Formats: sequence, C-alpha cells, structure tokens
Amino acid sequence: GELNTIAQLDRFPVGTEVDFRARIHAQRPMSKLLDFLLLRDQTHSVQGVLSREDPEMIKWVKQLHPESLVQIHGILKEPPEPIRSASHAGIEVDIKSIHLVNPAGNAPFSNYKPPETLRNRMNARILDLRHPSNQVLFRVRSIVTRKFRETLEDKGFVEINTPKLQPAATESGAAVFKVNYFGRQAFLAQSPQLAKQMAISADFRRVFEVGPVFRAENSNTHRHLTEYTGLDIEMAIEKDYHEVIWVIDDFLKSVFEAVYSLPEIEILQSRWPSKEFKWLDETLILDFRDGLQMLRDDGRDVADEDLSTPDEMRLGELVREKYGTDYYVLDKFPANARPFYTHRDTEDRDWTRSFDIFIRGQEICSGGQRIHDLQELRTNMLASGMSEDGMEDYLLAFELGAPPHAGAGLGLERIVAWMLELGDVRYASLFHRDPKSLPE
Ligand code: ATP
Ligand code: AMO
Repeated sequence: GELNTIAQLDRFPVGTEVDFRARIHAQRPMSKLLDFLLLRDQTHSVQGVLSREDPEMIKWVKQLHPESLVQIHGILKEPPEPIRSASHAGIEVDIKSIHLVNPAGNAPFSNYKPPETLRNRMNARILDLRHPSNQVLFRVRSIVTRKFRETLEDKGFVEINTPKLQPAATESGAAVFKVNYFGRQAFLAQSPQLAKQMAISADFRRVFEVGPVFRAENSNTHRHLTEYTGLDIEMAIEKDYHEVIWVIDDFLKSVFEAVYSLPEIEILQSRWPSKEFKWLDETLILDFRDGLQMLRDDGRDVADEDLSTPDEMRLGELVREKYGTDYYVLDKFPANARPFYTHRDTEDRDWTRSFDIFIRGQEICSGGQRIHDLQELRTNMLASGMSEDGMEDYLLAFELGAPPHAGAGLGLERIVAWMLELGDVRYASLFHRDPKSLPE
C-alpha cells in the first residue's frame, strides 16, 4: 500500500499497522527489555520500539549509522510518556520489521546539541537542510515565489526572463563580475533593470521576473550574498509611481497571511524564535523627510543624504512604537542616494519619486519611477560618470518613445530572513554564495 508520513501517524488509532520511510535520527538503549530508535522524516520524528525478543535484529540495527534511510513496518502504540514538541508524533511505533533502503556513512554532526556553528552546518549543508526547521523554511521560500507569480499574473503581468550575460554594468560600475565571452568582455547582470525597462518600451505594459542577481561586492555581512534571487517588477503607469507600491503591497500581504497561517510555522519558530510580526490593513507610506525628523527627534545626528544601516534599524523600532507595524514604505528618497535611471521630483529636483520597503527595520525592496525622456536620461548618465558604450540597446528604448513607467526589485532571501528573524540571509539560500565561497 501507500507509505505514510510521520506527521500522519497521529491520525490513526493505536493498533493500526503502518508503513513509512524515515532516517535513523538516534538510537537509545532504554531498558533490559527495549531499545528505542528515534526515526525522522522531512518534518517530524517518532519513537520506534525494538523488542529484545529478536536479538539478531537489534544487533543488525545497532551497526547502522544515524541518517541511514530505512523502511519501517510496525504497529502504533500508546507512548508511556508522550514527547511534547511541534515536530514529534504523539504516538509510538512497535517495530515489526526494518528494511534498509540506503545506508549513510559517518555524518559530520548528528544533531544541534551542542549547537553547530554556521560554518560547520554549511560545510555539510545537505545534512543541515534535513533539519525540520529547514524543511519548513524552504516551503516558506516557495510560498513567497508562488504568491509573487499569483498576485502579478492576476494583475495582468507577464513573466519574462532577461539575459544574465550583459555587455555593460546594469547598476553601477564597481560591483560587477567580469566574464570572458569568446575573448570579449561581458558582465553578469547586477539586476534585470535595463532589460525590464526595455520590455516596457516594447509595449509589454506589465512585466515581472524571478531570477538570479549577481553582485561582486566584497561585503561580508549577514545581509549580502554575491548571488541572490531577485523578484523584479516593471510597469507602465497611468497616474503615478505609487501604482507599483500597491502591487507589491498586495503581494507582500498575501505572503504574510499565508506564512503566518502555516501549521508548520511552530517548527520554524522553535529554532528561530521571533517577535510577533505586525502589519497594518492600510500600509504606512512614510515620507523620507518625516523619517529623518523622527530620527532627529530621537536624538540622532543624521544627514539629508541617506540612512546608515543602524539609522534604518532605529527607524524601524520608532515606526513600530509609533504606528504598530513591522512593515512600511519609506518614500521620496534624496536624488544623490539613487541610481541614474531614477525620476526626479519635478517640484524639487534634489528629491526623487523613489522608495524602499522595510521589514523589521531592514530593507527588502527598492523601486520608483524611471526617467523616460531620452535627453534627461543621457544628461543623468553623463552626470553619473557613465559611458554610453554597451548601452546602445537601452538608449534605443527611449529614442523610440518609452511610456512613463515605474518598477521595483525585491531580494527573496531578505524577505524570508527578515520576516522570520533568521538573522542571516545565508539560511534562506539553498547553497549560498558569499565573498568567501568557492575556495581554491
Ligand atoms: P527539545 O529541545 O525539546 O529536545 P526536540 O526533541 O524537538 O526538542 P531538536 O534538537 O530541537 O529537539 O530538534 C527538533 C527536531 O529536529 C527533532 O524532531 C529532531 O528529530 C530533528 N533534528 C535535530 N537535529 C537534526 C539534524 N541534524 N538533522 C535532521 N533533523 C534533526
Ligand atoms: P537594489 O540594488 O536596491 O535595487 O536591489 C534590490 C533588492 O535586492 C536585495 N539585495 C540583495 N540581497 C542579497 N544580497 C545582496 N548583495 C543584495 N543586494 C540587494 C535587496 C534590495 O532591496 N534595479 C533596482 C531595483 C529597481 O529599482 O527595480 C535594484 O537592483 O532586498
């Protein structure tokens, strides 16, 4: 018949015959009569009992390494003392037979007691990923990309894939990986920025992409990856660039609702405890200048140019105290803090029609309205010290009349890591890349 998951075992009455596949998590000799075997699948564990009446079986089981994959046939029984934990079955299994599906060699660590360092875990990442908390974490990550696609497709967006091999830097010259392209120089895309704007000039009207983003920044922090997954949006606008904010807002709220109603969320929170995540029905859009004022009223010495990471974190706390939300939009950034394609505020050209979005005081998104006038774009590129070499295709998009448009980019790993308070974006990446990855 069909195999069960361990989580399903709790639904059957004592005495039911069950078959399931699991890994040997730990072995414990208990008494003269019994041996216990802790068995684990993706998200749950269950205690299996081996009767000492079959000494050959016990001897054979004892030589199996933890992490070995076995198939169990057994009968459900009442446990003497039920184990209380989000990822433990409340029932026990009387093991009738064990079949070895595939043995495991020596695992570099067998559990998290004593706690493993991030480095040790990442050195045996597939073992680390077998932890129930990680099984749930990657389901959460998958919910985020699914909600992104669902929300945008419902609103008439078209999913596109833009080239990752580029003739020029897409954001700024410094943080870019060079690639040898048949003897010519190419770059790994630092964002789909230019291509997604070109799609708008191609009259696609509303586009999105889920794809890899490469950043050559040598930043060894808990929030920088050299390769991350970008969730990008670009759209023609009718009245103003806040139209893009409302699209992202619908997407993010659908994520918060889905994630915080997941039954397995408890398994995640037992490894990464987090403060209650608060958001408002009507999302707060805070003017950058009002944010500055809140920080100054708090006694901080902040310049008009941009916010430092500690400033952002503090503003997150102040916003939570004042408005009761861990999620908000900071709007109308100063011009010198934004890239060359950003549309200025026509009333006051030192400021822009652009925004960042924050979760628990940390940035997850940047976006805004783009310049669609060819002359203004050229002037701005020149002022930013950018060359037009390799930008010919991009400039053609404006020469042929691009519609007014706005867009934004979100970092998938940051959304997951900050929402769940993981403390490090690396946990939210399957096999992460940071400046220390790929050693010789
Ligand atoms: P307690 O802290 O109360 O003992 P627990 O028994 O749930 O809680 P944890 O060590 O927190 O123990 O593990 C939670 C779950 O993760 C358990 O179901 C356990 O089987 C499983 N687990 C622990 N370490 C690993 C690991 N390295 N790989 C895979 N699963 C693991
Ligand atoms: P920006 O450079 O701010 O904007 O990037 C957008 C979002 O991507 C995430 N992010 C990162 N995540 C992990 N590691 C990194 N090194 C990293 N760098 C950035 C952040 C950030 O908010 N083209 C614009 C977006 C736009 O205007 O459409 C851009 O790339 O969550």
